[in-house]
Amino acid sequence: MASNRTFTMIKPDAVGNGHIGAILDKITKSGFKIVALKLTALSADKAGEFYAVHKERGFYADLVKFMTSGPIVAAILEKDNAIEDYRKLIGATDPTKAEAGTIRNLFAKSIDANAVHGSDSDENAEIEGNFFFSAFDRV
Ligand code: DGI
Repeated sequence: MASNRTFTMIKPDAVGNGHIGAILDKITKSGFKIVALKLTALSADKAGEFYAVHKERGFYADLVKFMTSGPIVAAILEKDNAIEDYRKLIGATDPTKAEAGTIRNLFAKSIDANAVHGSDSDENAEIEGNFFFSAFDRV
């Protein structure tokens, strides 16, 4: 069965550039319901743990540095087919390849500062949501 929840982060570039409201508006207008939401910041340890899957990649150190460069917004989103539909809404990892109208096309400037995160599987959505939110933090 298709999943109905995904996890997203609005990354430091988009928060710093004042795009929190516009991105949340686009998310809700695209049919996603926000079921958990917080403004927070990642320590280097936490960012490293969140992106541990990329530990061996050349861009890992820069990715951790970028993700700790300012506040982020974390959210759990609900919609039928949430994982796939949200990946479609955010667009390709590299904003120059992201389709017109996608969040990365509209708000991202580069492949590292690419505005938003979106889970790539049901399993990761669960892990990533639990990384930021307790049961008490969700509706
Ligand atoms: O799921 P995505 O965020 O679209 O992409 P991902 O899980 O493959 O990579 C996680 C983040 O790591 C991505 O949003 C930006 C960064 N990243 C991925 N590939 C590259 C990269 N950063 C640089 N500088 N170069 C890359 O090739």
